[in-house]
Amino acid sequence: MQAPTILVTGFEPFGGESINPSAEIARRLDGGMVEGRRVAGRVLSCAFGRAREELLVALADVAPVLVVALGQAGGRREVSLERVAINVDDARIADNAGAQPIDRPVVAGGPVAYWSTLPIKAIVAALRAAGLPAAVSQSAGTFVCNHLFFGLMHALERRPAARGGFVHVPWLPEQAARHPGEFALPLADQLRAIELVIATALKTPTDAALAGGALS
Ligand code: PCA
Repeated sequence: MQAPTILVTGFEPFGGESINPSAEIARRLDGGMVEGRRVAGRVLSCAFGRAREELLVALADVAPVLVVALGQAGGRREVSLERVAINVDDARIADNAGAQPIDRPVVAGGPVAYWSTLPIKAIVAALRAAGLPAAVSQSAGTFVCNHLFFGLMHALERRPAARGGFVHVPWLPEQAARHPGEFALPLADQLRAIELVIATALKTPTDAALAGGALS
């Protein structure tokens, strides 16, 4: 059997939720094919440090050419293509292991930031053309998602053949029901969006310089 070549990660539920759309997506894509490539899906702990360690194990296992890391961003109104990972942990709430780092580097002595190496503008255009809400996001926050994103891009520095980045996804409808007035995107649309993220990344070696991809 051909080895998996695309890694999709999601996170376990956190912050009082019983599900996390990113985990549902990673589970459903695991073992499937997108654009003739096999996908490996992994669900990571929502914990500083541990999530990065689990990612490094998955990178070594899968040896992917493309990594799409996913996380939930409840309240966002679109699938968010994160532009940049920053070298800081600054948690508003405790993670699932009870840790709440404040103003700490992800990698001591590391660079201030890393850019996503996904073609984020081309992906936003492809998602919107497919009728899915999408935007470039200028910040993945300073919680476990940004931590994992920074750890991913740091690791990919030593794997120059692999590209990767981070995508935040909105609430699922059953979650939004407990957050009245907030936006939700059904799981089928979230899955379609992430398959399109993968397909567009594989087809787009260099990002398109499109104006208007960002909402902020
Ligand atoms: N979202 C959180 C961490 C895990 C997740 O799915 C975040 O945006 O940092």
